[in-house]
Amino acid sequence: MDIEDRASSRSVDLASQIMLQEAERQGIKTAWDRFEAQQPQCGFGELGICCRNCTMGPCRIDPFGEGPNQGVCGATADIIVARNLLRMIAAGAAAHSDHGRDITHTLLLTAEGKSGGYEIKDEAKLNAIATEYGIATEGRGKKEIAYELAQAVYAEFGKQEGPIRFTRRAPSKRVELWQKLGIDPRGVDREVVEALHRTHIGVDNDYVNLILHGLRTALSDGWGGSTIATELSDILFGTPKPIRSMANLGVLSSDKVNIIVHGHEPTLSDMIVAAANDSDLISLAKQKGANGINITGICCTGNEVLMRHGIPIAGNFLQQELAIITGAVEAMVVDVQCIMPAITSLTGCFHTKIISTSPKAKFPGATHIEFHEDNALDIAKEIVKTAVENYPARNTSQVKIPDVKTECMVGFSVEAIINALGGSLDPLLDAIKSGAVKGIVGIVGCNNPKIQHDYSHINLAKELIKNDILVINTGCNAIACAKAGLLLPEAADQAGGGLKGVCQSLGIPPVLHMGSCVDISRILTACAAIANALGVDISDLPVAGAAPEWMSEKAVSIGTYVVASGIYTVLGTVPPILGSANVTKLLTEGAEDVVGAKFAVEIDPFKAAKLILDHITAKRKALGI
Ligand code: BF8
Repeated sequence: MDIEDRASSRSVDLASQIMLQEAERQGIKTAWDRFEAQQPQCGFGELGICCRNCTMGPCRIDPFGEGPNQGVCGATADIIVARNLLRMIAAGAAAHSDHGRDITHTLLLTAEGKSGGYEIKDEAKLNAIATEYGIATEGRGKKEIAYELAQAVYAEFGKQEGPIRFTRRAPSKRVELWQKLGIDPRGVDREVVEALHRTHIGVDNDYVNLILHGLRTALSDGWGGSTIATELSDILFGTPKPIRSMANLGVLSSDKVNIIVHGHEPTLSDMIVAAANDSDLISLAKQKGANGINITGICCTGNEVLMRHGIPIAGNFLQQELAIITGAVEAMVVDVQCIMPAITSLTGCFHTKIISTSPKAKFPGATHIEFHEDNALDIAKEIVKTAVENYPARNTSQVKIPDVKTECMVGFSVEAIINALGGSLDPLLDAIKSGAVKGIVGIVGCNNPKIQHDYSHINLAKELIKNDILVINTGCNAIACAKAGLLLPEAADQAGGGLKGVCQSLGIPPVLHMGSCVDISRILTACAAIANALGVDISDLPVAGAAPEWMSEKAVSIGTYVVASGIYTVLGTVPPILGSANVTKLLTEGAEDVVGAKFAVEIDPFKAAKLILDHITAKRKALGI
């Protein structure tokens, strides 16, 4: 294979292909090379049948039935697979929920007047969420309300008994089902701790019981930690509204200081955006020979500032190294989650400074400027200044920015969708009932070098809109669709006649960007609102979920809470469960009888679309529409 063919076999994205060729010419290894170097990957690991939860092991089960069928303690493939899966869910739930906790902390500091630069941007949402929590708003100041709300939300994390408030957005039938199954989640921290307890050697050895706790832990993420992160972020930073911007590596500037925010929590990225507007820092950039300061994003923190400020997005997960290889990035400012440790090794070849900011996430080789919410704006200015001062170190002969970028329209929060519909969900419900819109599918999740970069994301979205399915998306799928031009009202031309008409009359794209991965909570909220409006359960709706290129533990938690909420979900990469026929059967068949939804695994996006369309047709038929 020559250099061009190798690049195009790795990614369907032109900007990424250009940079992959550049990397290869310069002898720089990327995630794709490291993936190849890992081949063949461990078969026991792929099947989920290795256990190192105690030091009698590590143990592994022979998948062919010729060698050991139990670990030293007697754990079978069912126990090992279920325990490993539960630990993945717990890690994912912990990541999302800790993000939610940090946002809550920032709201609390802001209410106390102790945060350095934050304010309550959406008072209407503050009042709405406070009311949902039973907090009086009449005649009270916003800081007083925010203080009481932040305290109440803080308590959700460590709650020993009693429900998480946002779970009660779900239809009552769904809540009753969770209660009947014993999976109505208690506090987030309690579920995560219990997951680790149960998976310790010699505790929970029933794969069904383990998986049920997986559902409960994941629900504490989706309707708990993630919803908290979304709702409180909206209060602090503003609820997203439709806004236009640009996507892909071509958003990097050849003559400005390029700062990429990468990671997840908007507490950092929002403040970096504010700091970059500081006139002294802009003057300093000019003194250093630059034409200004250009902020762009990667991954979900990029989505946060994209949908709230229209900050251009440079790429999704697999483009983080490629961005640095452009030679045009003065600083990549990172916080938590999905940040490859590999990026710091690129600083030996390029002038880019990796600036780590979280005490929870340090990277050897990075410049650490610790970020604290109580002094946020000053620290953000210091970070931006560090980037600006690095501009003269840019080697212009080394700069190669692919001239590839696409316009996008983003920022479709539930509130923005209702607004676009004229103030109520009714026009959407009518379109669903008439069949103009056959159903709604949330496509979410990561990139994974096991799949040609962006191929499955884009093709699944295109195939669904062609068949009159409204696509809503978040995370790295949203970025892939932005780059492919699917987040534009004009993309309605690629949709089926019914969806095209709806999009054209409302002036919206056929694929709606709902935010970052914690914002999958917006999808839950939307499904709950639609189900409540129709007087049915979420599992009755013509909706589905898909994660065509997923890779992270957060995605495992997401898929699990989506299914536990009653939404059929198709995965495009294979989860490590196939070593247990029983666990596989439970998740891909039996779950339907338990929670009214199940997983399917389909690598081919066209076949995945077919599975989803069949599911939606069956749900429509059952509803009599
Ligand atoms: O939380 S989609 S690679 S960036 S895990 Fe990460 Fe996956 Fe991207 Fe956002 Ni989500």
